[in-house]
Amino acid sequence: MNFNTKVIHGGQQPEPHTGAVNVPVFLTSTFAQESPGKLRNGYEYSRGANPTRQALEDSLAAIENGARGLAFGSGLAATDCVLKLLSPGDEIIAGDDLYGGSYRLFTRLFAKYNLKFTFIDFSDLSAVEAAITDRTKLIWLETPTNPLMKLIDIEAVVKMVSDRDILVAVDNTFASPYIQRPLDLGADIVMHSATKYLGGHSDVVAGALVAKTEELGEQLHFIQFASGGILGPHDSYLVLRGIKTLALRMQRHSENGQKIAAYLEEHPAIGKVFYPGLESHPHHELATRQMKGIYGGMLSFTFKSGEKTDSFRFLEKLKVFTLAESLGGVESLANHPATMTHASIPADKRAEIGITDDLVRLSVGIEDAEDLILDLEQALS
Ligand code: P1T
Repeated sequence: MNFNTKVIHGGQQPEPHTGAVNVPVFLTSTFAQESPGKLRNGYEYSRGANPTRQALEDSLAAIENGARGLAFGSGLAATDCVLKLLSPGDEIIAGDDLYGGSYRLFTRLFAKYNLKFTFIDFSDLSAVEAAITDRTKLIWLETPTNPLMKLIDIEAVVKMVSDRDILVAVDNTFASPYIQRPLDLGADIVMHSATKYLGGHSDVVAGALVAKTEELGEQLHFIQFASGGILGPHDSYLVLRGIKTLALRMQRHSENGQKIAAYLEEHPAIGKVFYPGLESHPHHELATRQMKGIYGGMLSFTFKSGEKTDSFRFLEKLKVFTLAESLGGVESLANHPATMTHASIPADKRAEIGITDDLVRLSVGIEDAEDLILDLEQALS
């Protein structure tokens, strides 16, 4: 099955009892048993499995080309599940440019349980290799990264650790499986904040994991079941509905992203524009290979002045773009990473990795690009 068919039909068969074309929202916590321990259709209690969530999990596995999908109450709950595969003393190498909440989960929660995190710029793979020790058990990366839009070569990372017992997990939130499929490139686990492009309408907070193998999927399901960070049936339905239009939306997000990046690059008030679809982007060639020739709707930029006050004045003036955290919905959003999404990263660390105080991040929606550019124009002037 090809991708456009999978988003409609993957895991989404008509309901066997009534033939309902849409997967019903099974609002039930528990399932009647025929005799103690004898289940009717494999369902026992909704923390373990629920038919609406199951349909979403099957859809996730189908669109990421994995063996098993799992749906969680948020992206961070999905990340939390991956980290629980590890034991005290294990080491994790993570990209240095990450969503602030992932950084907070790693450094303020899991570090307490004696997991050791090293944050590295994956543009230099020799530095990553030098950081690997016998205790390294997990590589965690985002590509493109949030918010600096750096690209990481997934295939090269997988190759680097192929003869060691190290899992490679890729947060695929920014690209979505329409644009990039990490499991096809050899990664072991894909993670999503399904709040973003998968849901696509800014109406649900959700997370997803897809495991490459049944065995790993089973281990992750055990943790999901034992820890309980599941997605409820109604929210599962919303994400399933979002996935059906993922391919169409990603095409428009990418067209608009490309146009806006080109516009900003020419604007005299703008400093740097970070968008992998621009030829000026240092990882443009890798992006073209890894992201299948379209580059999504996320971009960030700085002001030539370098002034935080300029970014604030600009953000306050926007009318079509909404100033808000999050991304990946049909509507365009603007964000100031240093005070909003990445405030949980200490200021000195932010400065080190390049999240400057004048940096603005845009999540370009699917409106008419002309209206979006007019909005940017009036706010910049
Ligand atoms: O918000 P939640 O669904 O828990 O997902 C966390 C998360 C994980 N990974 C990436 C790359 C993310 O961008 C996020 C959430 N990000 C935002 C809310 C944001 O505005 O960047």
